[in-house]
Amino acid sequence: MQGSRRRAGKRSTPNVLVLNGPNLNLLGSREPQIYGLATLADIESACRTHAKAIGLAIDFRQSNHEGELVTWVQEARERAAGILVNPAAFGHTSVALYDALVAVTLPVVEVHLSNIFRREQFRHHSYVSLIAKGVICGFGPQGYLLGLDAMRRLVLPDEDTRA
Ligand code: CA2
Repeated sequence: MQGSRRRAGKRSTPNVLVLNGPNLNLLGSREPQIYGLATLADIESACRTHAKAIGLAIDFRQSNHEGELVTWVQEARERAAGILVNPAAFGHTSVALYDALVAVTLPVVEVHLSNIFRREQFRHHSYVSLIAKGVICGFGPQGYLLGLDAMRRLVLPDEDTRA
């Protein structure tokens, strides 16, 4: 009885690092025709609400500095069960971010607000996509919520996913 209760006992809530790259702090203020009107604070709030509803906790961060993003990825090994990342322009350029994501050996889901394949050629390649379990692009802020749903299946594969 005691053993079976322990086996069926509540698991701790997995923490997901939600990482945002350069210039995403400008969302909502410029280029609304590409990125929409939502601010990064709006996206964080929507992520928090959705994550809680599906049984995840999030650590939501943004940096304009490649090295800071690399450090946060390295630290995620101790703190997170997975990484949801909008690498922004660093997705197209950063071998350092790619190397950090390879080294951390956590599931990675990549998200972009815009459909990068309908844009300039230089946006069609992402180093992060080489390591990501999957990529979501073109759905605006909803992409982050879809990414959290995907991450839930990756970090809680045995759970009922109807939530
Ligand atoms: O579509 C995305 O989410 C991107 O990751 C956004 C990046 C861009 O470099 C990627 O190719 C696709 C840009 C970040 C946001 O940049 C802004 C610039 C001015 C005003 C608002 C946002």
